[in-house]
Amino acid sequence: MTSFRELRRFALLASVTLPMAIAANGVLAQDKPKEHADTPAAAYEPSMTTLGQINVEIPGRKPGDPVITPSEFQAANKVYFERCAGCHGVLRKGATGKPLTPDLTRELGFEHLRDYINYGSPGGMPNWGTSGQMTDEQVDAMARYLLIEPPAPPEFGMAEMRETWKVLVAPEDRPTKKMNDIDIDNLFSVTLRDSGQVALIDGESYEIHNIIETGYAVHISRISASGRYLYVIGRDALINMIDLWMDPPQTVAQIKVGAEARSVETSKMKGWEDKYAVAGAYWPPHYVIMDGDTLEPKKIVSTRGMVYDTQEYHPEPRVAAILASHYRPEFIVNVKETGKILLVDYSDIKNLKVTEIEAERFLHDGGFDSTKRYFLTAANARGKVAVIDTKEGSLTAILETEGETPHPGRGANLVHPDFGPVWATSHLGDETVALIGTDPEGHPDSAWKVVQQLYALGGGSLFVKSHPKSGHLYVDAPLNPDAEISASVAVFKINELGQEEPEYTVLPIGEWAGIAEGQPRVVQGEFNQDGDEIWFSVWNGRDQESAIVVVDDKTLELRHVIKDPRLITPTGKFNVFNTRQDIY
Ligand code: DHE
Repeated sequence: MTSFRELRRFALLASVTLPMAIAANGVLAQDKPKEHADTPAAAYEPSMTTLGQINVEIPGRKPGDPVITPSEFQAANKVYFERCAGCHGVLRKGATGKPLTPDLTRELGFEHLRDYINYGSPGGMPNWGTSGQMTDEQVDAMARYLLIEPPAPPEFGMAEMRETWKVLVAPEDRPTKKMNDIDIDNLFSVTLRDSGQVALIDGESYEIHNIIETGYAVHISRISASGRYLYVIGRDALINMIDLWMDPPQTVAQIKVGAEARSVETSKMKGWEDKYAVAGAYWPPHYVIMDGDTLEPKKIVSTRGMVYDTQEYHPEPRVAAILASHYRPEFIVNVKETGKILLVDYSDIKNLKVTEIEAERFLHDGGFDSTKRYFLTAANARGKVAVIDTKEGSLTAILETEGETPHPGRGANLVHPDFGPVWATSHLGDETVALIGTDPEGHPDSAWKVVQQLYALGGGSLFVKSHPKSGHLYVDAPLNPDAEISASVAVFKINELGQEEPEYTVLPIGEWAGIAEGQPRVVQGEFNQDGDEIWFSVWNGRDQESAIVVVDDKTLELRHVIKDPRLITPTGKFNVFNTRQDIY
């Protein structure tokens, strides 16, 4: 294990560099223009990978429109959806990046746009041309493309959804009891991102039970409240519903809920177990409530509407994280661009009641506190965390995390020696980890405040993890530009958090995996059911060897390395028991 001070020094050097430098004359001068992936946060902007594949018509020509051939338009449109839409919006109305509608782009003019795309800007626009990521021809075509009305990708309503809906094994034809000898509660569903599959891996023997085909660039798995059904969503918005009682487990229903999506969840309230599934889409901007047994789409609700504070219309507010309340029959739905958290009451979907909570723009991911009563979620581009009381159905607090771009995943819960129960988030933009007090009754002075900042490996962290039985907090840094850091994990001892600057141990997970090729990144710790070991993905290139490294939580020593040619680009891992019980 490397000394933590040594790594920390590297981390600070390697963490986000400022785009400006003071020139000799004291004037701020632009440093080497940034490449798109120079900062971890930039590398993490959504890419509308599926939308880019769709053929769109050139919108009705207007006088003064630049000359662009249909093939140039199609190619520019693909590049736009894959590289620009994450910040500037599918309809170019702006999100974290500026709006690029023709009324604005025409004022700027062709040459200005061309230079801007070519050279980038200190404000964060990448230098697509000079970095070599776009050719001169692509830059030229993109500048012309931006002068024309944006094409709207097709809508995806009930008719389109039903066309994609398949029940492969009807509920009456499914087994009435578990037919395999898998210990389902200790099973891990592992995202194999670039092969569009999940691997079902045994938590005890580390054997792969089954590999199941899923959607394109598959993203996350969630489990039904009973633990029987596994729901997996791909970026192409395809959901696979897998029956874990079958031998071997297999997909029993499928549906595509849009063109681009990231989230899926199931009803968890007592009395409503396995009744409904819900999914949120990036395009079209909506969420869909489905039958939990068959995925039959029951209700599609658009999220288009007003931004919470400016009360301006937003045409494409994407649906980010969705969680299921344990206190009410409600789904908690994060709407990114309008900054609203919706509490969607599924007890009567014909007379749907939605509580709309004003929170903050650019809501992304989040999770519950240890009591599962409070939902803490990051508005990451605003550096804030919003706290929702899911019992009362109201906003409890909004606080600054004091770091740059919080990214909690579902966060981590632990009991701090001084402040009692706290929830942790790390940051994409710096090495800090914020510990936020979550116990308003026992520790009222610390509740909903950053009670402590920890300093971990460096920027580019995506996920933190702990477990009620663990004495540790694990912090990854997969998007850190330094290869050694992105292949390591920092571990804090919870009982030492009361010290002034708690030290951490560095686990060289990438090195433990013993992979000779590529530059694998270590991502997302996930505990087994017993909470005595934690699994990390060693995420390499598509054609390179990847692995899963299992660490003993007590000794912090290597327990096992799972390697298999079928483990292509493993990223997220979801232990059935912990995921369905929201233990993290
Ligand atoms: Fe994710 C969760 C969106 C890129 C791995 N990711 C989430 C959630 C959202 C989201 C909204 C919360 C879902 C929920 O709880 O309902 N992710 C996005 C993006 O928009 C983004 C930034 C870019 C994109 O184009 O998709 C993105 N995500 C990634 C990755 O590159 C990661 C690291 C690897 C991969 O497999 O794609 C990745 N995201 C994950 C994981 C979770 C996740 C592992 C679930 C964490 C958990 O513990 O629950």
